[in-house]
Amino acid sequence: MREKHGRHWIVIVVTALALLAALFIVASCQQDKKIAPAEKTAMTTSEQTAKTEQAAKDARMAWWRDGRFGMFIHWGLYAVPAGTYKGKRVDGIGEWIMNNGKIPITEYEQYARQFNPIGFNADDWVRMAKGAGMKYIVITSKHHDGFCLWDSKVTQWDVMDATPFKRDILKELSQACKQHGVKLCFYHSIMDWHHPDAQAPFYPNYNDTKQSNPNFDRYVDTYLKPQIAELLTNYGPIGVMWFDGEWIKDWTEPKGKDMYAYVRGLQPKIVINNRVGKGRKGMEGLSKSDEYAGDFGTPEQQIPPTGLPGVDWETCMTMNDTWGYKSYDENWKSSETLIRNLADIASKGGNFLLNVGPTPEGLFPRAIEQRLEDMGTWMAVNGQSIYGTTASPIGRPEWGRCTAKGDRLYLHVFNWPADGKLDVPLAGAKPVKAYLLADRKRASLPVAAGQDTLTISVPAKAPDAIDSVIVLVTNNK
Ligand code: FHN
Repeated sequence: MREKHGRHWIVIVVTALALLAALFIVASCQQDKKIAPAEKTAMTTSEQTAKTEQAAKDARMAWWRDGRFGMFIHWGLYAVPAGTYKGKRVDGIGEWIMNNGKIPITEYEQYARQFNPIGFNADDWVRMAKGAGMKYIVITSKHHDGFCLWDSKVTQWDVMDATPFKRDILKELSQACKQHGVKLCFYHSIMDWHHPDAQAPFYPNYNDTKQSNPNFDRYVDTYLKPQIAELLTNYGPIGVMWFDGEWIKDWTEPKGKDMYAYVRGLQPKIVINNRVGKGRKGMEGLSKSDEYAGDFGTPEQQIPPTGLPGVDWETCMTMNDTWGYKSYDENWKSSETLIRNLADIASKGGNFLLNVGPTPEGLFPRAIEQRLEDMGTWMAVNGQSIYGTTASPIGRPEWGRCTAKGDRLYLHVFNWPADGKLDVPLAGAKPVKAYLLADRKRASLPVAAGQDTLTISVPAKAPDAIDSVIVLVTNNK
């Protein structure tokens, strides 16, 4: 009887516990029902926002990504001394002569009186850029010396007020660019060695990165920003605002973010480089993270070793060893190097911004003209292997580089195979056709598919000694 009683209690306790557990599960399911949809909606909304933002950025940057090739122009008063001060050659890049030569401001100002580039013809410059296959021009509206190439209303330190030339160089360029369908872009230095509220008082070391100017905010609010407003209001749609000189102590990431918003407020479609803020990793140029302001990274005088999926970047590079004109710098890169650099950069998904430093007369040195012509000749035949392409899906093959577009691979052959067989490391691809881009008839080249490679039979002689492009159409999109 006692046993029966005991079992009865056990049944009651177990049933009660089971009931409690069931209640708990139902309650937590209810709770889940209450939270889950809200969380899900929140996630979906933030995902959607990110997607929309990415789509808007993609649309804004489409022309820039397609263009792949632009001209950088460093031009200003430093072209007058052209690397020589008081009869002595000054070490370093030409546009830094004010800092490297420790030239006092009043003395440097004298160069403005000598700046009379009567040979300047905006149309010629734009034609040369376009002829080389370049889709955009980035010109120094203001470099570190603070001198302005346009008619600025907030200073006399510009081409209209301080020089005998008295022509708005940016206005003339904007008209020529519009006429020839080339995008005009401005390089603008945040650092300013001439402005008293910026780095002018740091003479003789204008580039002192430890010093601060207590009036720097006044420079930003009453000078830098109004000048940006002039540039983005009076010269039509501008492709890129390309900032530089952001390493000074007084410039901060919040200031960079504020400037980014300010510029986009003036021209919503504009593209802005990462030097607007403090994110760039030295000359490597890429941003430390997505947290920093700017639309694209800016490697300087170097090409990243590999492509960087999902990252927009542009290598800027000189043709010799200076950005601004130096009369005695003859250390020119060959056309071969420049053409292969362009292919190399495109094969890694980047843009190439190639510099020219015009003379004080407003002309491109002959060595520059020659290289632009050579690049133009190559681009006239092979442009489609650069424009609108994306990074190589097969890395860096030993014979050269590869770019991609839709169902096409562009094989940039730097080293033409002596045995007439070009091996392409492509596993499982079904070749539809292969032909030389230089061949107007597009005659098919025989392709044999192996396990991990496609082998293309090519003519004995390379169509181009620098970079012969073979188009390989596959069934892989
Ligand atoms: O100091 C400048 C230099 O003069 C030149 O303008 C280059 C071009 O990218 N950027 C700077 C240094 O990063």
